[in-house]
Amino acid sequence: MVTKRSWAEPFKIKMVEPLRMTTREEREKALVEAGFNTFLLRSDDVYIDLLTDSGTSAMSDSQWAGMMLGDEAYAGSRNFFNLEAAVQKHYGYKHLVPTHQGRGAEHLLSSILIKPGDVVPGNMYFTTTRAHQERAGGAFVDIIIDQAHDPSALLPFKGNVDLAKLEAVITRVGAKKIPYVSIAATVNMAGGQPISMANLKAVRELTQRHGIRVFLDATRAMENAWFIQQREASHANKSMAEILLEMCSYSDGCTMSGKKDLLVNIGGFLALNDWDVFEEARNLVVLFEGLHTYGGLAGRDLEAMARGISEAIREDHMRARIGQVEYVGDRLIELGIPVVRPIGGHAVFLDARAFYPQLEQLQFPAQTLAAELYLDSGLRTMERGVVSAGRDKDGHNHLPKLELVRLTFPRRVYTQAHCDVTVESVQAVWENRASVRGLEMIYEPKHLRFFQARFKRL
Ligand code: PM9
Repeated sequence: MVTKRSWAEPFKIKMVEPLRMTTREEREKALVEAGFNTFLLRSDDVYIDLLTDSGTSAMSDSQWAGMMLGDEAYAGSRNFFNLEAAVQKHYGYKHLVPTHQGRGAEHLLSSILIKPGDVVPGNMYFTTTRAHQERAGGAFVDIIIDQAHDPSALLPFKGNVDLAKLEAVITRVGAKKIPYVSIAATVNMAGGQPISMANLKAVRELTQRHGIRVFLDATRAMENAWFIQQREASHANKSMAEILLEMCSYSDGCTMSGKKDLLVNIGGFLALNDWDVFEEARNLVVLFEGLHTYGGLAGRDLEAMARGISEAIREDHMRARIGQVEYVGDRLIELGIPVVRPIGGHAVFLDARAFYPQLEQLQFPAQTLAAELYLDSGLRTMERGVVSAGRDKDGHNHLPKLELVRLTFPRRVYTQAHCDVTVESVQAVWENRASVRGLEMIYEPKHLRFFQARFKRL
């Protein structure tokens, strides 16, 4: 008797890219050359690449066909208007400024709204987002609930804002010093954890009373919409499309890296309702990105993103996308391997502190674990701990509670067999954890150090 019906991917594979398996000796050499930083490996030396879901997804036949319809006029490309219509329909914002990727939008927004001495509260920092806020003279203040910093706290919405923390910041610095509240949905650094609709609405109500704007980081907002549908009873019967629109309605605009949810290899945008801010952004974009109807992208990229929006909002797509991440996470939990729970939307996060209790945080447990995974199987992952957190303005290391390694799943790229190989590699590294020593940082760049820092074995 069939007791269970499984889901499967709502697509079949029509084009493939060969992978190369290396020997352990080759990987040891490549890792030393890369200074034990997985960002510095050549992708030819990687077998399964779970570094990021950013720009790494497989586009559909419709998106590739759209690329051939790129209108490469310098100004007023028809693909811009297709993207504008898709953003208005699915995100609900009035105005669109395309950018080359998410940080281009963050740069515009931070430059326009933040003044030196300002404070930007947000539900956990994100690397590029905070860097742009600080570069504009602002200070980021974390207002996420405490449980988000605990890998094992089992809550459905670990991305929620602690409203009391937000209120306390407003009381302490005054509304005039808060240009906007920055809300991520889902929260990347917390493990891809969603924010609930009720919480988002409450943030809107509280900030509106003080005349403070809310900007969403909508990079993975569609994944957040899926979690709201699955976990928030009030929205169980709503479509993802309805949920996304409602989420955006509680904000004044969003920054977007289209390289995640929107299934493209490059692209992003700033979308917003306020005409004055839009005018400034439309003016500033020509300095940094390109004309306001292309923002650093080719017409074909705009078209691929417009088509990606309508594919990504499909529920069969999202069930398979998040289902794959859950599959890996659940298998690791069954094996007793410490991961951030619940399993997030875009990635499984390994708890490196629990892997290597013998290491101090400044011996870089997560950087070490990412290196060990690569050595074991050619699996590439990303550190999300003390290296990513960087330093504060006085030069002290931020010491985040979460010391994680992210296994990030590109959309529509890997099969269940790749997932099984991944799980087996994590298991092998877990079994060999006791003898592992840490790393020493031997080169530290000034900005976003995790991208280019170099290490050697202790
Ligand atoms: N996220 C990621 O791998 C790309 C490299 S790590 C900095 O997760 C959020 C929530 C992101 C994000 C990028 C950006 C910046 C903004 N917000 O990479 O500039 O996850 O398109 O987007 C990465 P861009």
